[in-house]
Amino acid sequence: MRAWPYLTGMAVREVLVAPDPRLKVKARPVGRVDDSIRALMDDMVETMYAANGIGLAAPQIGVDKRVIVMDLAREGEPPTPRKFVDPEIVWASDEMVPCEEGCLSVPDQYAEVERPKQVRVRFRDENDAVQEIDCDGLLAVCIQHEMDHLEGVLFVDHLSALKRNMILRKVQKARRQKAAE
Ligand code: GNR
Ligand code: NI
Repeated sequence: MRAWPYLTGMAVREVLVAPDPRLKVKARPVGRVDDSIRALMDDMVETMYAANGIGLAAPQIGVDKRVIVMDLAREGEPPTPRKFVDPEIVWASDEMVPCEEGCLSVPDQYAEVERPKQVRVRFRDENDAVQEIDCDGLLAVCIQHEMDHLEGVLFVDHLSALKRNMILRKVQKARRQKAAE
């Protein structure tokens, strides 16, 4: 869980919850990957693990940059954090698949979203090297969900207005109840 914070000074940040306006902004490109971006990605990995998420986008911690982290390793498997800077979808399959999605910024709410089954993503890694990966299955779902965050889009934005508003009202109600405790 908490992998190497004593070596690196990583920190858990607060995860923003809808309807925070910072979740609705198109994030800015990073450009060159430097030590400050590497430190940001370390904090994001730490925050993702602390929140038991499989992915996290920088806007979710209030940082307006095109940075994503993910770890799809199951419990009991060794951690395999992945880091993506300025990701772009360079190809998407015509075939779409539904998947039940959740989001740390829409806590405890789940709904089925349809997305392309496969995508090819170009990005830069923590050493500023250009990489491409072919994604399928949960990796494809998660990377598209995270890249939506960089556009200010939440999974509920893919639902009907009726379903979206029902979920967002539940999130607000749960927040108010928690604040009143
Ligand atoms: O932890 C998460 N689980 C998840 C499940 C199905 C589809 C997408 C996700 S991503 C989510 C973490 C998160 O909110 N990332 O932005
Ligand atoms: Ni999310």
